Amino acid sequence: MVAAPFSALGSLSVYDSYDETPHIGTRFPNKSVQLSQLLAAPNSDELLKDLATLVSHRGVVFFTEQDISIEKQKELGTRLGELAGKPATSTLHVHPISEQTPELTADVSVISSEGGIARTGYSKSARASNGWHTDITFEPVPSDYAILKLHTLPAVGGDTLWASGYEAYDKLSPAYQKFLEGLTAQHDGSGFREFAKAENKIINEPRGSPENTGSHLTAVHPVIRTHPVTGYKSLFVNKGFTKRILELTEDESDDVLDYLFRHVSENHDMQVRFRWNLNDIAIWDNRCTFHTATNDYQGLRTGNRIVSIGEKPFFDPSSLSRRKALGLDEAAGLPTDKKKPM
Ligand SMILES: O=C(O)CCC(=O)C(=O)O
Ligand SMILES: [Fe+2]
Repeated sequence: MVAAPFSALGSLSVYDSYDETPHIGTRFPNKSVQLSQLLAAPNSDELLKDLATLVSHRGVVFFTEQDISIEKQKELGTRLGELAGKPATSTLHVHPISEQTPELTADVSVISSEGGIARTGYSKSARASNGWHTDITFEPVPSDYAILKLHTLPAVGGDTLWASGYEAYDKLSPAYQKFLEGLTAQHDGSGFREFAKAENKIINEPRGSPENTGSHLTAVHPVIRTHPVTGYKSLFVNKGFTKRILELTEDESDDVLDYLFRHVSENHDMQVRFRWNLNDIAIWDNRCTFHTATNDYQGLRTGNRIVSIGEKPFFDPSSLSRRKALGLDEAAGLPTDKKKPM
């Protein structure tokens, strides 16, 4: 007997959706599915809890042409994390260099082709793959979910890519997995620190948790973390912010990190690429994914992002990897009972 494939949709299974790739990304293609309506539904707690679970399993979930206001986007970010069980002290992140404007509060980041947090340190001549990161891992209590809505787009270009931290772990050999488990790494938001210094700006604090304070913007996290919602192991080092594996010599750390960053950027079988329509929304889980924008376009590209704060990352040695938990074949990404004889 062939087991039914695992589905994390729960109460959201009444809406049309499809997986973008086997390992990451699910899309709700119909604009009749509006996040504003899920928020207002009588069973909104059930729907939003299931949405949080879905995002945690699939890494990133896409919604088409959304009418949601920035206030409701903030409410959604807050409720997803709360329903998924984050600590009561965790709220929306205030970015260290985001500015409060008359229209937007400090817990909203403007993602703009013209500057700001999405463009600090951006160099046109650099490799596109240099942009891979996970949001704000320099915080002692980093993010659970992030929600981005783009309201101004170029005619073509500006796609965003996400990669799965679960699959990044699962694709490593058992020996390499074991080597990484239990190691810890230093994360550093030096780009933002330097930007603030050069522009004579004050670093905002506290930033969504009583533990996210100060202007050092550094934190130590496990290299492999256990996801608190799914229980799966995920690779948790990223090119944007991870500087050093503390238990290794500097040279060893540089080589291992370089290998792991390339592991994420060069394995397109653990990635999904999203081409935006106006007012589409992406919701991703910063505990188990990496992402990067594509700077290949002309003209304006702008939107609003909220990042919510989750919990302190931890590693539970008894947790399972995603492939083990789902019974996926180690080599071919197929359920074991579907494996064809060679
Ligand atoms: O502009 C994008 O596509 C993504 C920017 C980004 O890294 C973010 O919103 O966290
Ligand atoms: Fe980001």
